Amino acid sequence: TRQAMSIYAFPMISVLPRRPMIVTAVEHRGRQTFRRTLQVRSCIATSNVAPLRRSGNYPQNIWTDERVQSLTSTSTEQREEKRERRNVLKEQTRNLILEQQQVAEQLRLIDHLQQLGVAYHFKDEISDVLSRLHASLDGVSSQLEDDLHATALLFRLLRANGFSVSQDLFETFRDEKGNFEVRCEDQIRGLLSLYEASYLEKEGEILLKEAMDFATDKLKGFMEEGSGSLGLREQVAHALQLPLNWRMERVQHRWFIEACNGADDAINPLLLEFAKLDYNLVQDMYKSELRELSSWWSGLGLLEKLPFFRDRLAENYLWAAGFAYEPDSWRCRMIQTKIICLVTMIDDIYDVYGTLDELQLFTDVVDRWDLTAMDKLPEYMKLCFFALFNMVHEEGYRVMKEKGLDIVPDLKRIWGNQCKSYLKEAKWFHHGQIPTLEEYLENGYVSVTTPMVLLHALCAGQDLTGEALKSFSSYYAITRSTGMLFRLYDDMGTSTDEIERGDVAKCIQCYMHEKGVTEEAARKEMTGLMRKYWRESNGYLSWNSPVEEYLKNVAINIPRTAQFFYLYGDGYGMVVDRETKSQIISLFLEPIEI
Ligand code: 0FV
Ligand code: MN
Ligand code: MN
Ligand code: MN
Ligand code: MN
Repeated sequence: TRQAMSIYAFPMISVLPRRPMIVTAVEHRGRQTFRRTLQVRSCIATSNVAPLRRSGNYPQNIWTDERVQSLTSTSTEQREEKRERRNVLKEQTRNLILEQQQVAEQLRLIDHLQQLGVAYHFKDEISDVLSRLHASLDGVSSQLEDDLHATALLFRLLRANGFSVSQDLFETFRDEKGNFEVRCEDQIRGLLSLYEASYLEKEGEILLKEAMDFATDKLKGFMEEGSGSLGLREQVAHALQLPLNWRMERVQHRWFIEACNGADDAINPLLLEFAKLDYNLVQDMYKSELRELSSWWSGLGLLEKLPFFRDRLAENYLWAAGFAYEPDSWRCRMIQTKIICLVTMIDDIYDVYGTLDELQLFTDVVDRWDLTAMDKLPEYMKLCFFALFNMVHEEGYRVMKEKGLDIVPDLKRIWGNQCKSYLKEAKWFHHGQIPTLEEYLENGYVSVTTPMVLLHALCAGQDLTGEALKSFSSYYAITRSTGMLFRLYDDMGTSTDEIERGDVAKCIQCYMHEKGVTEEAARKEMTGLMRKYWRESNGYLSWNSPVEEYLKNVAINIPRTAQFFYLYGDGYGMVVDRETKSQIISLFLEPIEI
């Protein structure tokens, strides 16, 4: 039964209102009647008149295939030369890791390698060092005594790299009353480290919460005082803007390399040269992946037939690189970019372009995964389903060829669920219903594509096994909590435009409706909820196998990447020519000067 009276029953109009229409919806719940005023920009098709289609009013793509294909890479000879030099530096760096016996120095080195973006070369070495430290944690931490910087590094590196470690490690930095005391000579670095460590907090870790408040306060005080070197001030400002744990990895790598350029003390010059060379070599690899994907996308020719959807190849590749930056993860980036291209188109069909009847049909066809049912679909949906069908089967073929595993049943189930979650939102919208925040979010972490992204990541992983595929559902918890973050970041960045053009009530509106509060209050509440889901996600950061490590890293990179895209509004759909563009240039186009 419909809870709300249809608000779409107003007569057909020949042009869409430029401004949203104000209509009153009457809703009956039990014996109570609710009236609310809504803004609508949608109307439904009647009988045999062509349906009125809405438009997303999204800006055009700025990364045409022509432009992408014209990107130049390093010449083959030069690349060989650079590779050789890199390999020399790589061996020297490996020796640094192996030779370093001093715990504080080992930790600093690992932190530098990770932030410079070269840690992936030394996975085993780093994991050996951390395992050893973890095995004798008590001894190690008492050896560090009142070195706050090193202790906080120890905590952060262990936790971020999948080892279990308790917040009690920081007990020695509190007085009898439980207040933090800083005794080390390098105060600001210690505080900075404590600050970054505290953002790896799990639910219920009060000590870390207090550490966060304490360090934040002190660091803000330091900035206000105006003391310290330029380099240090820059680092503190960067940290206060966003903690490391929330940042998109590759963006941070470049920032860190550039920041090290200025600072003369902080880093071994050998490491810096290595990192720059490696960054540029990896960038060449990204460039050729991007070119290949752009050929795939333009070759599909979907955009010529369906010009009303967001066309975002380069941005989609940026999402993919956010999920997995390591060169080894190229297969993951390739498939992620493809699914994001298609799912964005499908999302625009559900949110903006399609009629409810069409959406029902499309959902059924995807759910049945039946190419012969395609003739039931309207013309514009046929190519879209066909492209999806082919992409899934191509990936399925590859995995069967390489691993003897059939992933198609899992992939089609996940696409069916994706479309069902879209349909649910479309129904809420077209029926003028506003779900509770809880109802909305339980559907929302799916509709924002988290389970789909993670299943495809798993299938593209090097360590995929039949076991791993079967155990995908055991990643439910981390999928849900990182997915909630993805949904919340997305809604915080996109809902203003979405509501303006007519879309399902997003988390903010659901909460406003449920609690009768202002948008400002709802946004504040959502920010708090995000903190909760970060704590929850941090709680799942432990792993026992390479495939778990890989998948969980992709999972935690989802909210980091979403954070990047939605920090200043809708950096994916609407504002593509600012931060998004400038990072596409830094990550994929412009080498670092050496
Ligand atoms: C953003 O679009 C978005 F995240 C989409 C379409 C999914 C793409 C998938 C990845 C980037 C992994 P929009 O804000 O329109 O999404 P909703 O779900 O809010 O309609
Ligand atoms: Mn949408
Ligand atoms: Mn949507
Ligand atoms: Mn959105
Ligand atoms: Mn990582």
